[in-house]
Amino acid sequence: MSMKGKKGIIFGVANDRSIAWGIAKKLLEEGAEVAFSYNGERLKRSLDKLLQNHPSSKLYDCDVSAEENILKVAEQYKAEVGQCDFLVHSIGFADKSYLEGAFLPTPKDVFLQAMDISAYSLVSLTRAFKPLMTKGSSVLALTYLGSEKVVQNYNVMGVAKAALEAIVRYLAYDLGPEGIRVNAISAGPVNTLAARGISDFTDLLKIHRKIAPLRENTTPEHVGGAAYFLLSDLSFGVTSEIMYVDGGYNTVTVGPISAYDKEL
Ligand code: NAD
Ligand code: 0WE
Repeated sequence: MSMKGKKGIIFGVANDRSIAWGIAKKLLEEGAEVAFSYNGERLKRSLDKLLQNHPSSKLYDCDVSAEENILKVAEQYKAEVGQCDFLVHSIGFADKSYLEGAFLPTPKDVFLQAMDISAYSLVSLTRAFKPLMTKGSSVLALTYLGSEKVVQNYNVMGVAKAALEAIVRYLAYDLGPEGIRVNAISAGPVNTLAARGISDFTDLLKIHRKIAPLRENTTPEHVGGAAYFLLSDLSFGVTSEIMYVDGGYNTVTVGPISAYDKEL
């Protein structure tokens, strides 16, 4: 099925490795009209380069930590594009120095900022764009297994993702009667900008490859395929769902013994 005639906006493309770019490529390929939001001038240049073949795409500057920025983007989008058939939230942030070591030391300001940018922003964005949505519109967020199981070092982001997933369910309940769907994709680890500099990330990718039933790392293209399903009319019966796109990793508790340290 094609996305022709559908219009929407994607938050969170930073560069060509972004999960959101994997989603954007698929939607553009299927004929959707896609607008983008970026956080700061530096990322606008990155988007301009990626969208050379789509010069008519609308771009909006938006730091989601301020409500007024979100309201302004929704207003501009309403004037320039109009309807919103899909909205993608692919944004996460926490102070990097608390994404290593113990969770216990996390200060309140670090906790609240992670919650604000990574979870609450989905509420603000959905509220701001809801007047432009109609029956069949679809909202999608990106999450990670660290919300439900401990992943060493994920810490405050795990708590924020748990909130994000609960937000998906409450928004799906609120908007369901109007035929608007809200879902999330729980992606396996992907080597993106947001993963750069995370301690042991390379080992995390390696462990995933050894243990996941599909024996490969998740790619933005894998996520793009599932996102296309969730944003298109193919998924008209699906809402409030957290869909894993992780090669099956989340279903395994003891994987191949060869994957573990021989020193055990
Ligand atoms: P990325 O760095 O490409 O994308 C993160 C985006 O968040 C960037 O575009 C950045 O500009 C944006 N952002 C951060 N703070 C913001 C703010 N205040 N206002 C507006 N935008 C802001 O990395 P990614 O890995 O593609 O991350 C996208 C989403 O996928 C995130 O929600 C992340 O938690 C989730 N996710 C990532 C992985 C992974 O391993 N990379 C796995 C599962 C889920
Ligand atoms: O959600 C994410 C990325 C989260 C993230 C990453 C950064 C790095 C740069 C949030 N905030 C920041 N802040 C920065 O300054 N992922 C799912 C990827 C990820 O991050 C981890 C992981 C995985 C997987 C951190 C620790 C352990 C595992």
